Amino acid sequence: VQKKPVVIVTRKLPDAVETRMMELFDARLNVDDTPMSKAELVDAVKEADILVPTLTDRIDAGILAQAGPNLRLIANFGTGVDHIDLKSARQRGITVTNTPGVLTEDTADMTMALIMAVPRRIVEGVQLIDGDEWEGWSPTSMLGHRINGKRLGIVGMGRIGQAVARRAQAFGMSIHYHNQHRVHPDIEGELQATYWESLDQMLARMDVVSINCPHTPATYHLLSARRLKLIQPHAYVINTARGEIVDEPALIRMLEKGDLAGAGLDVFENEPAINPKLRKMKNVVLLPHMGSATIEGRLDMGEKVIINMKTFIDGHTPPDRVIDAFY
Ligand code: 8YV
Repeated sequence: VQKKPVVIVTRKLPDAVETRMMELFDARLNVDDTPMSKAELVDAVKEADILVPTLTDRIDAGILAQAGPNLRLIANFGTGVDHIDLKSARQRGITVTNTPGVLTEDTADMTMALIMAVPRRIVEGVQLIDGDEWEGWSPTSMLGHRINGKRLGIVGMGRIGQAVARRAQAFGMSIHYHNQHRVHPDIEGELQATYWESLDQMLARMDVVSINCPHTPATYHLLSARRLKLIQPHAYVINTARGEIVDEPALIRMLEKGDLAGAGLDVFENEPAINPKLRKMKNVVLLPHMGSATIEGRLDMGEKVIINMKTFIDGHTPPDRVIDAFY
């Protein structure tokens, strides 16, 4: 009998996913879900044939330098791979896969929820009731801003950006986007989306800006202090992608000065640390990186990880191989 490949999983995954992994592989699970320390990660890359990390594992060049000869595949549980040094992996002949597609709709839903929640002050309203502070309806209290008819600027028109656009279109927003390249004319037509080659010019004209691109060396602080200043003071910034894409201290300064109307953030620069200034702001809605957090989504992600591993072991190119030239 052929030896089953050693698969080290760094975090607790849904039971059904773990059961399937145990059937197929010599899976070493993390049942109590304590994130791995650096030393544990080093042990894992030394021992594993396949590593299944998540975004909480920093797989940098230093860790990969200590990988054992058996490590051939990193099958990430998640779509973003900015926590993995792709170049180092490539140089060592380690294939990297991710889980695109299955969390598109969930992440777009959460983006839309924030696009609604911040201008319409939904969380503030809940807090008013929870704090027993509501004194009754008045014509001028709890006024937010209308969504219908407003301009949404999507930064990154990939799968998630397009799914956000479809939702926002149904809410009556006009769709604008900036992307590395223009999307297919059919998609542009269907979404009635306006392409802006210049991100700077787009930012200056939007009512809501939504970040939906991956975090790569090229998008680190894409919304720099200079670019944030181009956004109009009545506009909102929504980020469900990665905290590192926005210069967070600069964003906070602008919110403090009233140079932006508000922000909806599901991701942060130093997760899980949250800048305490952000927590105090009424015009900011903060979520604990839960864009893809659905029961269905996690099962689908697990299934994708398994398919990637199985295809790879069977000697084929896994469907979700990450090509680092894209990053
Ligand atoms: C995942 C995410 O839950 O897939 C991503 O890029 O940010 C999250 O939705 C996470 O990556 C799991 O590792």
